[in-house]
Amino acid sequence: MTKGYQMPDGFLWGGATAAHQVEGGWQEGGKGLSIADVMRAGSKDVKRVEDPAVLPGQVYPNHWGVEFYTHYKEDIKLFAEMGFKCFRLSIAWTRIFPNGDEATPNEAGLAFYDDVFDTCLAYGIQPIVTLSHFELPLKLVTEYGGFRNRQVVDFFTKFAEVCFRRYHDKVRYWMTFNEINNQTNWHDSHPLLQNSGLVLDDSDNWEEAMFQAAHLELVASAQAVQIAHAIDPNLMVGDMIAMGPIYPLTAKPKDVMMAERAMRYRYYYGDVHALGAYPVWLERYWAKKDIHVDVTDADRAILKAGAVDYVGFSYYNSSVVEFKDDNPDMDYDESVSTVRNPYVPRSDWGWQIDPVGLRYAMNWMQARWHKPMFIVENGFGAYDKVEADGSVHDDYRIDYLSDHVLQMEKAVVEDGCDLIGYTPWSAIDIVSASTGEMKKRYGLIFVDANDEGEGSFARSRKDSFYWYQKVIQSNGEIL
Ligand code: P53
Repeated sequence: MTKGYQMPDGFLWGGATAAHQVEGGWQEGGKGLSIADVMRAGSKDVKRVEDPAVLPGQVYPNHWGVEFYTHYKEDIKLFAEMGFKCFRLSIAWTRIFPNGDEATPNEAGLAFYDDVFDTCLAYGIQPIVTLSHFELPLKLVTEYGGFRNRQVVDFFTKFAEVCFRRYHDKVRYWMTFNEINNQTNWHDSHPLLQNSGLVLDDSDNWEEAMFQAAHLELVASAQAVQIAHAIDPNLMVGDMIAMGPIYPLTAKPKDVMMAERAMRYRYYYGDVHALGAYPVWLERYWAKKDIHVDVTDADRAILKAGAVDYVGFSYYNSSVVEFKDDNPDMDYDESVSTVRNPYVPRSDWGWQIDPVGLRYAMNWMQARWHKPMFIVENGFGAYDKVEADGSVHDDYRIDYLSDHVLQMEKAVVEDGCDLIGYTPWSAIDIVSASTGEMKKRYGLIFVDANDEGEGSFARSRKDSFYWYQKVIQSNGEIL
C-alpha cells in the first residue's frame, strides 16, 4: 500500500469509456453507421482495415463492444459501488444524427442518453461527455470527405447544439474532439480517418490535409464553446489532447531543441484551443513547406472568441527524440524522429511506462495554457487472466494506476496544478481503439467476451476495482 495525498474537496474521481468501444447495439434505436462500424479487428501486428461499408463475412468488434447499450444500468451501479463521482462517456453522433446530415435529430437516440444520464445522476455520478470520439457518421466521410469540408463543421455544431440544449441540466462538463492531436504525424490514413474522416490517396499531401482538417475541427470546437455558453453559461467545454511529453535523448543542445520542436508540433492544437490563436512558428512552418491551409479572418475571430474552459487530456506514455544529421531543420516526424527510452519499461504492446512524465506534463500544460485540467484517460492495456473462482488479479494494472495517481497528486498538492478530476481508462473493459481487440484489456470491471465477440458478457470485479474503491474512499490518500 502506498501513501498518497488527499485531493481537494470536490475532486472528481471517476472512470472513462467511449460509445463505439462499449455500446454495441450498432443498429438499435435508429442508429446509423459510424466509421467505427466499418473497422475490422486487428492486433498488435496487424493494422485494422477500414471498409467502405459493412461487408459480409468480416468481423467488426465495435458492433457489439461490451453491450453497454443493454447493460448500462448494471454497469453504472457497479461504478457507483466503486464510488465514482463522475463517469466519462461519449455520445454516439450516429444515434443523434444517424447519417450526420439530417435536418432533425433522432428522438430514440436522445432518449437513450437521457436515461443513461438519469441513471448516473440517481447515484450522484456526474456524466462527463465527449462529443466526437472516433465515431463520425460514415456518410460524412464517404459523401462529404470528412473535416476537409466546411459543411461538416456545420453538421458538428448542429449536433453539439442539440446535445447542449437537451442535456445542459444533466451534463456540465463537455469535450469536443477526442485526442485531436493524435492525427499529427501518421502517414497511414488510420488515425486521420478515426479523428477527421479523411481518406487519402497518393495525390494528397497528407500533412496539408491533416492541418486543414484539424483547422476546421478547431474552428468547430471554438464555435461549440460559444454555443454552449450562450445556452447555459454554467457549461464547461474542454478540448481533449493526447498528452505524452517528448524528451531529448541526451543533454546535447540539438537533442534538446529537437524535443522542444517536437512538443510544439504535437501540441499546437492545445495552443489554439486554449489561447485562441495559431502560434507564429506554425504559420512560418506552413510557408516554408508550401502547405496551404484555408484559414479565414472569420475563422480567426471564432478561434479567439472560443477558447476552451479547461484542458481535458489522456496520458499513457512519454516518448523520446534524437537529433539526426539528415534532418538539419529539426522537423518532427514521429515515425523517424522517435527513439526508445532506455530508462523506462514497456507494456506488452510496446507502450513506454512513465508515471513521472504525467507530473512533468501537467506542469508543462499549466505553465503554457493556464487552464484547469482534467485527466480523462490514463490506464494500462494488458492481458488479464480469470481465475477458477472468477477473480482477476491485475496487480500490474494497480501498480500502473497507483504510480500515476501518486504523480498526479504531487502535481496538484506540491506543484499547485489545477486539476478537476481523474477518470482512468477504462471504467470497464472496452474494445481497443487501435487494435480492435478485447484481449488488450483496460477495465476495472471485467467483461466475459473474446475478440470474436463470443462470451456471456457477464461483468465481474477485478482486483483493481477494489483498489480504486479505496482510493476514492480515502480521497486519494490510500494508493
Ligand atoms: P488503445 C493511440 C495512442 C494513444 C491513445 O488506446 C490512443 C490511441 C488511439 O488508439 O487512444 C486513446 O485502445 C483513445 C481511446 C483508446 C485508448 O487511448 O488503442 O482515446 O479510445 O481506447 C487506448 O490501446
